[in-house]
Amino acid sequence: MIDLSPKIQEALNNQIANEGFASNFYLALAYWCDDQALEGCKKFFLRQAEEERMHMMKIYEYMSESGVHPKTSAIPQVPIEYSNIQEAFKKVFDQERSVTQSIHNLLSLAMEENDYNTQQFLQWYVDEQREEEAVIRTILDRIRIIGDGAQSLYYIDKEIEKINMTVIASASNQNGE
Ligand code: OFO
Repeated sequence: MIDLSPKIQEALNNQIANEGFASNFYLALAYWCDDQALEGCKKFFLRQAEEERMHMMKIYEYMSESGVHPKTSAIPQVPIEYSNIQEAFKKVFDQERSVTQSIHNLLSLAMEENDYNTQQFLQWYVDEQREEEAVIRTILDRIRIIGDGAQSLYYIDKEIEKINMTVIASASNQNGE
């Protein structure tokens, strides 16, 4: 059994809430896209919502394997309205940056506490955040290139659908499927 200090337990519980917030954030975005008839974007955000839930579950499992009962902390209300898809993706980038920061803070705490197991556990999240930020940066670049002409929403939606398929394919390769 692994010993998790009270500080680490509290920080992991907070991260469970952060990942839960991220999952709800993407779920709300998926249904905002549904209202806008952006089917490709909806699929992208639904997959992201599932991923974030999986990130949350991994922390539950880690705490439970360490003999600690994880808390199911309250998750604040997520935004449900956006002015346009460009603004939505900018908010997604800010959201991912804030999760990256919380993972880095957690890792710094695990280092201060000499908690080698938690440091190793968190490395997966560090890599995951780097990859997620890279995908969102690519999307923001494509949106900028497509511009805001008459057909732009159509092309943005198609582009996000393509990026979604690429993310799914690379995840299956990594899992050896
Ligand atoms: Fe949990 O991966 Fe981003 O937020």
